[in-house]
Amino acid sequence: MKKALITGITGQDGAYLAEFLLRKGYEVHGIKRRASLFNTDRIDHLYQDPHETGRNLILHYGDLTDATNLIGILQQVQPDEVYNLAAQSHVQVSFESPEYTADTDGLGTMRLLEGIRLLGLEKKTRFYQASTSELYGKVQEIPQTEKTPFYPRSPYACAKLYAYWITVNYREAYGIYACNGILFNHESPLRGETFVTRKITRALCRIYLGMQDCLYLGNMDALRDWGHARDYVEMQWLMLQQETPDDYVIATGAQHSVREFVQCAAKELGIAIKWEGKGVNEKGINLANGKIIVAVDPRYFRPTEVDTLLGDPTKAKTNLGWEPKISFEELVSEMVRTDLEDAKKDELCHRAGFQVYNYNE
Ligand code: NDP
Ligand code: GDR
Repeated sequence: MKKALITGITGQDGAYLAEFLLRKGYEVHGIKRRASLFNTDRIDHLYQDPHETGRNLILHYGDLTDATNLIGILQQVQPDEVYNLAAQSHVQVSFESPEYTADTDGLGTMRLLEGIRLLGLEKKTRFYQASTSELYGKVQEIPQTEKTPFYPRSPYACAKLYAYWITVNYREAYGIYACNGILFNHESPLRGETFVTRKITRALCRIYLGMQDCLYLGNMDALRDWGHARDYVEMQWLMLQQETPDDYVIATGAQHSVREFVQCAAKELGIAIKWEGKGVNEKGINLANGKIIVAVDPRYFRPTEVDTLLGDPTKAKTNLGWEPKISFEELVSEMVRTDLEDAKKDELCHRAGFQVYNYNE
């Protein structure tokens, strides 16, 4: 039985990947952070009682900023594959916490690779690094391929740039089977609530049910190549199953604006929106009742923005036989349907007097 170690197992991708690897028959180990509340919502359906024998999902407390802890876990698990998904992954937050972001996303990657080396696991352990389309930042070429030069535009992207190159360096210096997946934005019903797609689907469902008045957004002209996380974790695994390690762009090859995402989600709910004004004065008006349901709040603007991202996944398609299966419309539809169910439950609890609405983000 192969053993995989997933950092960031409590995150969006970690949850999908853990499920995928368990289905493939792996023994899956995950690193979760100690928090004052339970933080395993996304993987609770996979939970196995530690008192039972024969478990194949085992969680360890740990943190990418703590090298001794990481080395201890690597030594105990002796993994065949490490998927480094843990990160402070929010671009806007990285402007507020640049040092923590660099420590976790940049140095954290080095700590894991150095752990593999120090423990003599170079020939046994394969390593996947969650690299990102944010590396392209101020894009030098459209669409972006594995050869497009990087131009990071945030502390997050700068930290991930270090992680990208340290992964390449440990591959070349020590012969570790290490790969970068340069993944473009991927979303799902498990997406964190502060990323724009989930913020939109969650808010529009609450507006639809009369639980919220308005959705406030930043730059609605930003263009992204949005795929589904379930499709993309398969790719993370495929990259570690090849004869030789390499780096791959994972994307759909199609692009939409934030405004188009809003439009598509609203359509799923049967809400028709009329757009008025420009820039910070732009408003989305609900045609059915004339209310402003989308408005711009400049506090969501970033000090430096990534205006446009569009990936070219030809190498992954050719070498790995990979194709994304879930379309943009299907992605938006699934997110809306799931958030609508959640909002209905909240609305029922509120009506029955069990809870007050929480509009935060
Ligand atoms: P999430 O933000 O959903 O998950 C991040 C995970 O990292 C969580 O489990 C989080 O724990 C954990 N984590 C954060 N800081 C630390 C730390 N210091 N030590 C240990 N664990 C930590 O991200 P996604 O699942 O969306 O993304 C997975 C990876 O892929 C990230 O590295 C991200 O940067 C990268 N990526 C994501 C893309 C996307 O579109 N989703 C695109 C390209 C790259 P907790 O649950 O406790 O917060
Ligand atoms: P991104 O994702 O920065 O691309 O990083 P996010 O969803 O945060 O932003 C996408 C675009 O939408 C614009 N935007 C807003 N963003 C947020 N979060 N909130 C808003 O209110 C809002 N209004 C407009 C942003 O300015 C941006 O242009 C994600 C993360 O998952 C990274 O970890 C990953 O590396 C990249 O995708 C690829």
